Parts: sequence; structure tokens; C-alpha cells
Amino acid sequence: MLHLFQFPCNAKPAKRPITEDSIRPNSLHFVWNHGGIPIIDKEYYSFQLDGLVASPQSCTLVDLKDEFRFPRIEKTVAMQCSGTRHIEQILKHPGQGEEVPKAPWGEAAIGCAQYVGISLKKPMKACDAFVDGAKHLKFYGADIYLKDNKPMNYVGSTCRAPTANPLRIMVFGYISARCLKWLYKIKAIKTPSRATAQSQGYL
Ligand SMILES: Nc1nc2c(c(=O)[nH]1)N[C@H]1C(S)=C(S)[C@@H](COP(=O)(O)O)O[C@H]1N2
Ligand SMILES: [Mo]
Repeated sequence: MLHLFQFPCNAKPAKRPITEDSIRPNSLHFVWNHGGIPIIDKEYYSFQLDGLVASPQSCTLVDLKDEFRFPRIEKTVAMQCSGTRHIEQILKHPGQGEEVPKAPWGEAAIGCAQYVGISLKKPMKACDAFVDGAKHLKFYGADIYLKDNKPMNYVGSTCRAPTANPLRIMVFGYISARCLKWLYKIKAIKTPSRATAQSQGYL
């Protein structure tokens, strides 16, 4: 892989990948991070579902891996960063842009892979019902990055119909900026999140 940035790790295949197979091997799938890669202790990891729901829930990784409660599903998903070909934007508007302002991304920020996970509908069901006009889900990543020198978590939101693997949410049909990694919390909210990666960077 060619590292456009060593930190935060932003990497693309050094050569144009062979396109015979629509699935990109994991070792050649693009990587786009805004901050560090959090160290998550499986023993202590727990995942929250709260906000505008009747009964907020917390699950551990052991709960989420219980295939009896949460049957696994498999999907082939193509992800595309809305910042692919970002270099053209940087050349036209230097100084403007999102959180990884100088990463010279060309057209490589696209990748198709097979994901195995669980549907978010299942753990959400345990919350009973959405209340008070909950229309969106807000996702919180455990990683921290700096935006204008302020430390923050990577956060985003979507309308509430996604399917998820709790450590990585795959929201089908959305830009990959909403497919949060290292997810530790989902909150039901009324309107789209005001987090910078949602309301500015990848609006
Ligand atoms: N927690 C977290 N989730 C994140 C990001 C991030 O920096 N932190 N980057 C987003 C962006 S902009 C993209 S394009 C994809 C990249 O996913 P990948 O590294 O698996 O290709 O993850 C998204 N989810
Ligand atoms: Mo992205």
C-alpha cells in the first residue's frame, strides 16, 4: 500500500488493482482515517443504544456475537469516499476541505468487499420503540482527531434504516464517511448530527 499520510493512516493500493474480480482483497482495500486507531479491549468493550428510545440498551461484544440472538448476515458492499478525487478540489481550492486537508487522494478511495455482520434492527428492537420523533441515528466512533486544534470523536448520522456490524457500521447506499468504524454508541435523534464530519466535512 502507498501511504498518502503515515498519520492519520490514509493508504491506497500502490498499483491499479486488477479489476477482474469485483471484490478487492482486504490487503488492497483503501484506508481512510481521520485520527488514530483506537485500542479497544474486547473484555471491556460495550456498545450503547440510547437517545430517543423507550428503553436504552447496552451490549457487550459477547452479547453481539451470540448468533442465536443476532443471526449473521453477509453482504457485498462497494464503499466510496465522497473525498475520492479530492486532489482536484485541493488544487482548485487550497486551504479548504475536510479533516484530512492535504491527503492527495486521486480516484482510489473506492473498494468493494464482503462483510459479515448483524442487522442493527435486532439490537434496536430491544430498545422497544423510537420516541419523540426520532428520525436519525447518530454514530460515535471511539477514535479521536483534531479539527481546528479541538479534539473530537469521529461522529456522523443517517436516517434510521441502516444495517450494521457494531464495530463497523455499514450503511448501504450512503457515502462511506457514514460507515463508522470503532463504533461505541448509537443515539436516536430528531435531526441530522451537527458533528463537523457530518455537517461540514462530508455534508
Ligand atoms: N470512526 C471512524 N469512522 C470512519 C472514519 C474515521 O476516520 N473514523 N473515516 C470515514 C471515511 S471518510 C471513510 S472514506 C471510510 C473509510 O473506510 P476504510 O478505511 O475501511 O476504507 O470510513 C469512514 N468511517
Ligand atoms: Mo470518506
